Amino acid sequence: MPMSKVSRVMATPWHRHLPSGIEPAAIDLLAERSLPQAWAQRWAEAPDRDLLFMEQQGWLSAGAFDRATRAVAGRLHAAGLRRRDRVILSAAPSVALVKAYVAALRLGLVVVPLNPGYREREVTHVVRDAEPPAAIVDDAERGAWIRRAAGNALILGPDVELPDGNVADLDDLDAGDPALICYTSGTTGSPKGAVLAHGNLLASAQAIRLAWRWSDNDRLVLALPLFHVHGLCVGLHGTLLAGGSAVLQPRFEPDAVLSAVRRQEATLFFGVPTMYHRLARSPRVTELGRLRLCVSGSAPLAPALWERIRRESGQHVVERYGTTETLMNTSNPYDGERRPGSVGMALPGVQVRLDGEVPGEILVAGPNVFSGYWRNAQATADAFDSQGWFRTGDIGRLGADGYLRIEGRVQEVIISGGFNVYPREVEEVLLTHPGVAEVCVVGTPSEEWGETVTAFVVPVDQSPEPEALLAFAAERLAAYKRPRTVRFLNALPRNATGKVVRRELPA
Ligand code: MLC
Ligand code: AMP
Repeated sequence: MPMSKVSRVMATPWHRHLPSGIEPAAIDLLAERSLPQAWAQRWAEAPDRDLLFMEQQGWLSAGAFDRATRAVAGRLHAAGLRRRDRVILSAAPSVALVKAYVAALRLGLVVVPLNPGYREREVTHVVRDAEPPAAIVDDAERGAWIRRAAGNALILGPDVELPDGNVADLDDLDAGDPALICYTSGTTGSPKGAVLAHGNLLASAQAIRLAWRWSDNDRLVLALPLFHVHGLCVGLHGTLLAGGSAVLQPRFEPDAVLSAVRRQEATLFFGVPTMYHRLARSPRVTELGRLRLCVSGSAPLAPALWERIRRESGQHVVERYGTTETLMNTSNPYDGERRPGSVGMALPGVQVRLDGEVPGEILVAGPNVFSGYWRNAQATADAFDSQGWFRTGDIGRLGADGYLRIEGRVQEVIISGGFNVYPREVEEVLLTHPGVAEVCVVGTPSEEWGETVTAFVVPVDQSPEPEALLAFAAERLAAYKRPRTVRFLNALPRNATGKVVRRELPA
């Protein structure tokens, strides 16, 4: 049988992630029913354990966190919020935000994380689609935008300052109950809400806990945003499930990360490749060697960067691969070869295969995979193949040894610093500028960001000032989506059917 046929049907062997002596048949990723139930169990077992640290506030114990989240859940309940009600969460990382998030999940609310860097146009789209009765935000202007889009929404600060209340059935959740709606863009340019159930969150957190040997002795430096699955479903959920602890940082800053590693005796760091690029440039890069484990994801980690970190700190970064809709799919093994340029093999419970020829589209199945987009049957139908496997939109190559390599995308997407930018959305915004006749947005390779956003613009007559065009974009797009470079052309290169031929754009 030719190699391509074998790869196409092969599901990758995830048992290779398990510690020796543990059989796949003995693993039930959903045994604990839901994360809130599992977390509450950990807090009850060791209430005095350190759980969450933030500069200025010091350590919060597991027992105190349990009580605080119970109190916040009581207040949200007293304010009239009930199971399955959506609540927007949009704030910089803080202990208050984490408490509000966990309280909402314990109560059975469905959390809609929203990037606090979004402009009104982006906020309005999400709010109109999700129709949340409440929002927790750390900025009055954003609160006003939400109220404008959802007339009677209750707008709260991260401290959830409301009258106290009691709630009897906390943590009473089943695998199928919705937990999160994460908005993720698509080729249509307008984001759609991926509904993740409690079972998806639990299965994925258990898989990485097992694969990365995450224990209650571990301490994570968590400097990722808490409005994407990387920071939330990998960093925070994993910490709470393992019974470990986390040092929360308000934003990523290499010195602050390395100081936290030293002062708080951290054992884990997770980041996107741009973070590793900045850490590698720090004169303190050797200090990464103190950590038990460093994991990279959300965008490709250049093998040269992987090698540089290994050389200078001794750290063999584990690269893993995920998507919003499936949470974590694959990882390099904890024990075994950590191969630069590869995203490793399927995580416990996850099945990965390729569709069609090799390289082909990466398909994923398993208890980690979401069941659909919020109120969008068409997008949901398009997201799965005829056998119910999720189409990731990533193109990959699967080796006979189970290691997966990502080689491209089915559709245009730019990944800048770990954030996905859909060219279509940026194009649609720029096209509303009166001086723009045509536009094509592409990714330009960048060592630091992976890719940056470049716009090729055909003006109506005279070219608008690039600064004016960028200011126009800044009103309507979050900073990471804005073009870094604008280039003017007389015409876009098009093929016979009128489609823009991106590879023929000037370099
Ligand atoms: C910030 N800027 C960016 C940017 N982040 N521009 C392009 N791409 C980005 N990712 C803007 C800033 O707003 C600022 O604009 C300018 O760039 C310089 O900012 P900075 O101070 O250097 O950036 P910083 O705030 O330090 O942010 C860099 C970063 C951040 C790498 C820390 O981008 C980040 O936290 N990325 C993580 C993204 C993430 O969590 N992704 C997970 C998705 S989940 P101006 O105009 O003010 O100068 C997923 C699934 C999976 O993908 O597998 O995990
Ligand atoms: P999002 O839709 O924001 O969740 O982003 C998911 C996308 O990030 C995936 O479809 C991949 O394209 C990309 N991605 C995540 N991890 C990696 C990785 N380790 N290497 C390459 N791409 C990655």
